[in-house]
Amino acid sequence: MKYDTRLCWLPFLGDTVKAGFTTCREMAEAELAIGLRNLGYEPPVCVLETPGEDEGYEIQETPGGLTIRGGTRGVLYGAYSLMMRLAAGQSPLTAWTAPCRSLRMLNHWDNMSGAVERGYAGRSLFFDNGKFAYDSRRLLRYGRILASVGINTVCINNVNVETPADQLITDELLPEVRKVADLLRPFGIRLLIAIDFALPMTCGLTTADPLDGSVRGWWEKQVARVYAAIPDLCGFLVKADSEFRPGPGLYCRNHAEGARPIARALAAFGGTLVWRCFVYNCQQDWRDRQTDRPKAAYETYAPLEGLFDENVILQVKYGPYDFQVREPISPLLYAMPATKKALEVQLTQEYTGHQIDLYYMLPQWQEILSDLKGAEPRYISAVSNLGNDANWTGHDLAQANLFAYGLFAWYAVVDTAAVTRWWIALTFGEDPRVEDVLLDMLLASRELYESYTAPLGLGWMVNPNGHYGPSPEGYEYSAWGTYLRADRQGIGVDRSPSGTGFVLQYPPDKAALYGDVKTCPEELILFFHRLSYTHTLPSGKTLAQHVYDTHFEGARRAEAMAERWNALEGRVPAEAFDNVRARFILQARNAREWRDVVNAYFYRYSGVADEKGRVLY
Ligand code: GCW
Repeated sequence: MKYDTRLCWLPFLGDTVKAGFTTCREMAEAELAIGLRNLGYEPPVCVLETPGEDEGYEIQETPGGLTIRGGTRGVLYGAYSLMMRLAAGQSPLTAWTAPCRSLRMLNHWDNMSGAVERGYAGRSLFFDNGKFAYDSRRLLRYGRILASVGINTVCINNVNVETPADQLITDELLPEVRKVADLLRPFGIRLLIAIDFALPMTCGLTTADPLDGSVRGWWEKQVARVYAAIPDLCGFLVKADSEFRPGPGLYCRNHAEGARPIARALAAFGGTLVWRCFVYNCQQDWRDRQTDRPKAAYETYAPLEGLFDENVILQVKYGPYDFQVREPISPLLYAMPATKKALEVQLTQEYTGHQIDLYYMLPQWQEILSDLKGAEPRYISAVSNLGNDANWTGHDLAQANLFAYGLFAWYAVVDTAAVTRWWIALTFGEDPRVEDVLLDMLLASRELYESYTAPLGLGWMVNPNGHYGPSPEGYEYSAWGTYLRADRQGIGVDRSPSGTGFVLQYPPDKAALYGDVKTCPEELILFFHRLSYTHTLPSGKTLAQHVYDTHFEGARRAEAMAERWNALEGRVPAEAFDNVRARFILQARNAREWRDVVNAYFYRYSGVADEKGRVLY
């Protein structure tokens, strides 16, 4: 396999990572030896481990040099932080910092076949053709990249554990998982393994009923075997009763009952069970207007407050639908204060442009967190955007999402512009022109993508299956529960108390805000309300005119962005220039297509003429 270090934010570390270490401290010293030399930094840097500490660190001036003082993993985080600060021309000194969240997870959706579900950066970094297949030098660089931004837990296999070959805890594959755990351990990274709820049945039991004694005993045996191989395993990740995956519902058990035998077996080894909450009826009859998909997760889990074991973490997608460009926060995140929760975000750009269109997520995450004030989840997880493409993320600029995720996971609240500038400086050097242009582009990218795709929180206007490009009714006539319900009178689902009542799942202030069309934030108005095309929005425009104007403006801006990038030729490395230019051209084309399809859709349903005479068909 041929690859290069193209545009990772750690160019001063080069291609090679020293192997054969077991501790983060050894790794820290080896990385400092390479990095400080390449950065031309000569004063001595001393690494001191603080007993009893794990992840925190500080960097202080000591006579003649610097000292990194930190916990077992903290020394490594400190080493990267020091080098990244020096590389960007900042002072290396830092007061003691420890992460706000103890689990900062990355979930790969990689199948043993080597295909990555919703992957846009090539094939799996871990598997191919039904086997473990990786370049260990590349995996060491992967560990370095993750550790440099503090990601400490990874799940290397897909939550859709579908075929017998995808079951990583079998006798055949467990030794292979162990090798990966060994490779990543000196980076402070622990593994999670995605397991199939019905695995007992694949392995010869006649049931997977969580209340059945034989099932309980079976999980105990398996967990003991797994921990004998990987004693510091973080635990298991489960997608159950979701999109055709088996779960406790098969036995009329609730999710707390479903999680219990696995959680108890893990608890004996200090393990954690991360249980996903992406549960809804994906076979919904279109005539059924009582069932409203966004209500599903709250309805399933909120009644189970207090019933999950201590070592269970519920992993909740940020929105009640599914990683759309604009959704309100999932009401489940405000609920169940006594239950541990992880916020799930999606770095891989499934609904947000497939790493063809630019889409930088940090502003959106900050928005989520500020909305959740007082109910911030203690843990965090992100679906990976990585693959075996030479540049890791397909779109060179999509690396910024992984970088920002690590810092956001560590600090919770960050200075968006400062983090983004840091990534730009590390990746592209300190050309102020490049910095200005990239900062603008990245920070504006979400609103830009939103402006030419589904409007006002409506979502789901994508081509089915692939989820790239426009198809306003692509999901209308299928059973996934994502109806727009457009007709000549209006569009959208009424989720107010007089509609499906979804808003009532929120705390009262939010319910009142969203439930009233007069106070509902404009960008979410079609998520919560059904409106006529002539409804006047807070901006003073009619709904139809708003759609036309935003779509023309979005397509124009996508074009302008491509031109602005062209002006950077010669200022950024040629390969990066070409990579991004090719994508910006495709993005501009995509934006034009979205503009024309969405505008025609609204025009034909509404009959409202575009004031500016542009929408003709
Ligand atoms: O959005 C959906 C995706 C599926 C994915 C699922 C999930 C892993 O289309 O590909 O499956 O979400 O999050 O489980």
